[in-house]
Amino acid sequence: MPHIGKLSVSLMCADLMNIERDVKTLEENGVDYLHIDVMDGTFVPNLTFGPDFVNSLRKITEIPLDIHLLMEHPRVIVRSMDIKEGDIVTIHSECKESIMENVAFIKQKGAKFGLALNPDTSIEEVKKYLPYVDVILLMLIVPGFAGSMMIHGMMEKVGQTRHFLDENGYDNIEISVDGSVSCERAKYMREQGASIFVGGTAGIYRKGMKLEDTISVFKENI
Ligand code: S6P
Ligand code: MG
Repeated sequence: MPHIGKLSVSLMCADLMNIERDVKTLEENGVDYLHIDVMDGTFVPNLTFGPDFVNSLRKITEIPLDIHLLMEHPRVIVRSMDIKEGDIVTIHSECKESIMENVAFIKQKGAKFGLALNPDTSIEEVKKYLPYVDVILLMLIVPGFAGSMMIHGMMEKVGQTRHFLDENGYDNIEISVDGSVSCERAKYMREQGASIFVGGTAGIYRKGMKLEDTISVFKENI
């Protein structure tokens, strides 16, 4: 099943003191999703956005949200977010809670369920959850920060994951790639079967370049 290439821009990389202005620019330039990293300081050694931010964002934009919960215990936090149909809500396969309990809530809200895999986790390890998954998010970096280096072998993992999904009858599941996604890498991973691309400092918030320009170049590559 061919999936359309989509750009999800990571707000962690935005100008935080002018976030509304940035969101408007992203909207005007046809960005498909806003990628919101929600961290707990334990699963990853960092803190970013929380439910109040997500719920406020709702009031200023119609762009669907791509919520990435980098948390050991996402259950309570996900329930305090204003989740809408068309959003993607992703939890980590390595979290310390029942995946199925979180799936039920996310699906009940009409959102797509995403399952994230850290660089060391393989698609084979999460096979039992695939009937409920809409998106597999592959972390290409050690999660926690923007501007990190890609882990060796991660772009090949995209093709291997796509192959595994298709061979097992899950061609409906989309692959999202997150971390150090430049235009060139996005083009390659698009050919390998990824269809959702998280744009941060490598692809969208590039030094000396306008958002309008980086977005249009990026979109040409996916
Ligand atoms: C990292 C987080 C990501 C970053 C993104 C930034 O833990 O999940 O979504 O925001 O990786 O992109 P870049 O191009 O700076 O790595
Ligand atoms: Mg992320």
